[in-house]
Amino acid sequence: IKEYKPSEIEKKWQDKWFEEDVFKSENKVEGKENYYVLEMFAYPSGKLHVGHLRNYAIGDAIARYKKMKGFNVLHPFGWDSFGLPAENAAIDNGAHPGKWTKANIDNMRRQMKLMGLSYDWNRELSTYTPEYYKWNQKFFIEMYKKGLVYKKKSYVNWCPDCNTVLANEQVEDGKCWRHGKTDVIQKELSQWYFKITEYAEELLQGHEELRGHWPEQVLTMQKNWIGKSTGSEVDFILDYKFENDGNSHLKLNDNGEVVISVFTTRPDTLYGVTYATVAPEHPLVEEIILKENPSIREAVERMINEDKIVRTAEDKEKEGVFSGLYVINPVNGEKVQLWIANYVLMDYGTGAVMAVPAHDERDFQFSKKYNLDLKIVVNPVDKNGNLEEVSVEKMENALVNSGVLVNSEEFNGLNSNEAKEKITEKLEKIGFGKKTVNYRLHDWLISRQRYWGTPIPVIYDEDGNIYLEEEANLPVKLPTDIEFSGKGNPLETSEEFKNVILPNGKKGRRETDTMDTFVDSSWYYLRYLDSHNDKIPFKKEDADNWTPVHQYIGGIEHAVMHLLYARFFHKSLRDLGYVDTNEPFKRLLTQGMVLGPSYYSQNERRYLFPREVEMKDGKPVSKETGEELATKVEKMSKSKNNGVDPEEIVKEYGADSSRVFTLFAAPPEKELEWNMNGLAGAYRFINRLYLLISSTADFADKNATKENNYGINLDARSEKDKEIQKKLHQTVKKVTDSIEDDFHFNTAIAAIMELLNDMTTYKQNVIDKNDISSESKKVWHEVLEKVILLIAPFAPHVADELWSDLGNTTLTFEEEWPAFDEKLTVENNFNLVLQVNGKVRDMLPAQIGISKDDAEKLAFSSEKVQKFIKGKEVVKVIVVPNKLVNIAVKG
Ligand code: ANZ
Ligand code: ZN
Repeated sequence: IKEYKPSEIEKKWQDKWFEEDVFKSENKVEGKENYYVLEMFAYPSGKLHVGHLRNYAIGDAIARYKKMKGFNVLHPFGWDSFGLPAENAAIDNGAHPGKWTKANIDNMRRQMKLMGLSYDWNRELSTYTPEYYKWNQKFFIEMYKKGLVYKKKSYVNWCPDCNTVLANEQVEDGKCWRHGKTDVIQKELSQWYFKITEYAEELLQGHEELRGHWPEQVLTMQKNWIGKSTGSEVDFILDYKFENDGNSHLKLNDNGEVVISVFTTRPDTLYGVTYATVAPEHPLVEEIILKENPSIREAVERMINEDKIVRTAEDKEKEGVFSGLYVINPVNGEKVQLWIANYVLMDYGTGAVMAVPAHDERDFQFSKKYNLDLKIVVNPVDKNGNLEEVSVEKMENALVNSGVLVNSEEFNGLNSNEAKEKITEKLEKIGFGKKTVNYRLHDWLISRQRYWGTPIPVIYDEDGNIYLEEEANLPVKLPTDIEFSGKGNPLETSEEFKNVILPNGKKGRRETDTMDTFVDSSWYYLRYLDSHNDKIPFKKEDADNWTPVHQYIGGIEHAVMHLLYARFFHKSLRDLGYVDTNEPFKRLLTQGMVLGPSYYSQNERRYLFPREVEMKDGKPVSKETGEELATKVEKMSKSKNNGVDPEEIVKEYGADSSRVFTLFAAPPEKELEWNMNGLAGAYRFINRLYLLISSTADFADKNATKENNYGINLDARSEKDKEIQKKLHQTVKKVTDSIEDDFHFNTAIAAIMELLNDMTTYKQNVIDKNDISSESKKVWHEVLEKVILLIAPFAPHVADELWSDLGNTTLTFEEEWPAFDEKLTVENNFNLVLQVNGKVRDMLPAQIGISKDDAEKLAFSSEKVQKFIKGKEVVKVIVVPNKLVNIAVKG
């Protein structure tokens, strides 16, 4: 008997697959529908981790299944290979980032091949190559010409550890997304932006196309990030005689007065305004306030340097300073103080707020602290519609709910919603305001002060004027004559790169900022369609045929970064004429995290590796000291020493077992708890399947084929044949349904495990007893063929091995997905209960609809029944159809 040796089997089939390039795919196959399945490409950190293994096992199961279902499947892979770690490695050990990156890619590709993944490696791409980033530059230029790229000076997020600016999306709770402990600080810099806000509304509306196909959670996160608010803009006039020198950034009206526009979602509270506030970064502060009132400069600067997120947190104490100036409320002419406050952000709305302490909680707290007035203008109503009793003295919080207007002149008595409309109408009429929509989303800051990224194709002349690089000169390549000192942008150290001659013959200076690496990942799914084309990034026809990607798979951590940027980029490319579709990814699966047990030692104050731990009385203890350890199941990470190395796992158990375990242990979208017993269980399952099939393959009638339903005469089957064939068809149905139901591979594999149990019973009762008919042999061939094809998307190596053992010369993934016959899946047997004098003596399987005579005959044929009626007189036989036979005896 053959032994199951995964290492031999897997090597044999991988060699064949990759040498014969069987996963090569075409952009068009006559008569076949396209199916694009894509796992998020990888950052080449050096080694695969278990999260990768899971992601790729899911994607590969989908790719192989869809291929068997008859689709023309596209399943490529590539490398998101620009970014900080390569550059930091260069600083640490002097190797060029390209060298580090290439070595990592080579190693990870090798590891991926060990997993037997069905990628079409002909399409492989890597974003650090000039062949790729050339197109980032071309898109940048085209977007610039279309007004979708611009440069502006403002306060930006700076990570002192990354040594570069960050986009808002890369700041989480005030910390850097890469350096979870590093506070992001604010710097005033002139930077490049992509105008994602131009698409804010479309990005929101586009969710309708995705709803039901993307996790609702991701849509919600994007919705909140885009943060649409409807409200009004109200113009307050600054009570100040302004001398315009022509260089002002302030908004002025026809009379030369300074206009301070505020954004409010509550225009119904306009009569309750008791002061106004601007952000410390508001241009008014430098241009007028600090000139008039220089003593407050220190207070202003302190606010500017505060972290933006901390500064606006709800529980953060509000702070501010009176500007010394006043503004005029347009509806009642009231003059109110103008303050500078830390809770007002420059980059939301207009950077200025009309403060209504009676109805806004932040304003309420602020007014308490600084003793500012408070005026109730919206009276809450009880459930009967009567005005509630309110008093300014007793208020402990702002009255934030809507209600009925009071103290608001002609608007008194209106409810808040009516008042919002009417007051805004009035503002429009008198020319002091309008309805507006505001988004929390900001333009995407893409400049990075780092070397390892796409050079921005821009040159400046001596006066700082902007020149786009000419398209014929693309790609603008990264220079190699640079120094990685860890201080400043390395690109600044290349004189050759920096100094250029402009077309007009004058001296120019090249932009040394590079692009955010999220630019690279915003369109890579399109580049796979033609990854080696050096004339164009991809063909429009292909893009229209292959997008939106049918199934995208990756981590949820990208919800408001990559997944939002790619949607924006796709829409921009559409508007540049590159593609007709609106969305990049039709269906999104966000796989759950992989968790593993961690062991913490109080004494040593560190996490121990699993190999340092043993179990004592069911509790984990340190092998070395015997100390009992605190254990927790949590996300695998380097810092917790609770990761497992996929390569080691694959070496020890095989790729098939590793894949089956990760797919079986949890549905793809749920967390997966890594567990060695489970992995060993997957191995034992495949081993049993392998042994059973290879030891019984000889019994299968190889001439019976699927073309004529294996030539089985259904009426000539034995009961046992019927049973196993029924189980087989039920399993095919169950596996197919589970996969079609959001890829629930766990239930699919569980069904195959059940089938294997029944196959084992069949072997013992039929094959081992040599109770084999010519029908049995045909049935068995059907069983073997179909179970091999069912397992093929999950355990492709062993499937191909067994498939060839059956005498086939094809590969399983080139075969058709097995069919089932609904008729054969239904239960047609039941257990007939046999009683003697009302006592149950036996049970026998019988066909549903069995006649009374046949049921009686079956009852009398039972040995057990015989024992109880022997030598007695049968007085009566009662048959309850499809249930029982009762024999009454006497004597
Ligand atoms: C007056 C008012 C009265 C407000 C009231 C609220 C309640 P959302 O819903 O998030 O869009 N606001 C406007 N711009 C701001 C900025 N740059 N920094 C901080 N706060 C700002 O919030 C809109 C509300 O947030 C606006 O409506 C404004 O306060 C404030 F009873 O105006 B409101
Ligand atoms: Zn950082």
